[in-house]
Amino acid sequence: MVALRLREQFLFTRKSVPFMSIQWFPGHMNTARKEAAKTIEVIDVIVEILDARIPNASCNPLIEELRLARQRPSLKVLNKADLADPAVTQAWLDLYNQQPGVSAVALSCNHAGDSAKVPQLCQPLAPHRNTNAKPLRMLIMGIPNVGKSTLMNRLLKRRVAHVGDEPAVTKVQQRHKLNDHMAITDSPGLLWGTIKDPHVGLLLATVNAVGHKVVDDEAVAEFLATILLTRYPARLTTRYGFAVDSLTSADVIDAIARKRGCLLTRSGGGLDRDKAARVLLSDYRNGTLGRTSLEAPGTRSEERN
Ligand SMILES: Nc1nc2c(ncn2[C@@H]2O[C@H](COP(=O)(O)OP(=O)(O)OP(=O)(O)O)[C@@H](O)[C@H]2O)c(=O)[nH]1
Ligand SMILES: [Mg+2]
Repeated sequence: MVALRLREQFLFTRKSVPFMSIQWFPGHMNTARKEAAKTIEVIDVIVEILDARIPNASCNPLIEELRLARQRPSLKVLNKADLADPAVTQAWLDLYNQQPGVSAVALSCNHAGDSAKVPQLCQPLAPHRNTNAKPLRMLIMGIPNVGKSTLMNRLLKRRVAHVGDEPAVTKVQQRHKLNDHMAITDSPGLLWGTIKDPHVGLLLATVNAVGHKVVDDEAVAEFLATILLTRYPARLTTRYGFAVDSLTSADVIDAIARKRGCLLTRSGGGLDRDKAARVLLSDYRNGTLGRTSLEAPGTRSEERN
């Protein structure tokens, strides 16, 4: 019942999505995919980091393919749960926890102690491992900028990997011992060659998982504005101080530009829509607009990524 209600609330986005195909598979990702395929052979559990705001869109089919080929169990970590709607996150957990060979947990690397759940939850997925002779070997995988290296640093309680709020910070794998009976490997963020569904590309771009060169911020911000207008209109009013009644998503960007004085220095001082779009995206990404999930179970069908 809850899942059905959530699905209805999110379905609007499919009808109102602008067509914008986003593809981003730079050379280092191809190398990273090959390295991952090799490493999967010598690990016990894949720790797949998803973005809790878009668990399905951030679930990389390449990773699933590699995992199933080697029959490795997976802990799906819905990270950045501090930015997502808790009720929707729970619906995703219920769904994933029914899948064979999968456990799922929601956490925030910003909350002290959350990351410690990861090794504890991996252990039952590979019960034969966890000794000096047979350490439990975990491989962290996921799309870019989802918090993989942050999790690695939290687990090790020191800064072994660079982190940054942009995609493709990590370029090579890095393995560390957690203790005498556990080891963990961080890996570069991976997307996949062809993102067939434009909706998925827009969701990935909204959470900043795609390289800036291939993204049109105005189109992505309008996509986000469509969702906010439908589900959380009051948040726009509270944050920017304008009434949203009868506004379109394009109007929202204009209204932010006016309120924030985003004006072009050339072209007679018209509205700088690109700057206003970046204001909205930045406010969304850092949580200023509140905890917002962008998809719920069942809102996208078989038309997988
Ligand atoms: N709000 C929030 N931010 C997080 C969380 N975990 C990580 N971040 C932030 O997300 C950004 C990306 O973190 P990284 O650890 O570099 O992500 P990554 O997956 O290693 O990224 P790549 O190496 O580029 O693939 C950083 O700004 C982190 O501070 C979380 O749970 N909540
Ligand atoms: Mg990283």
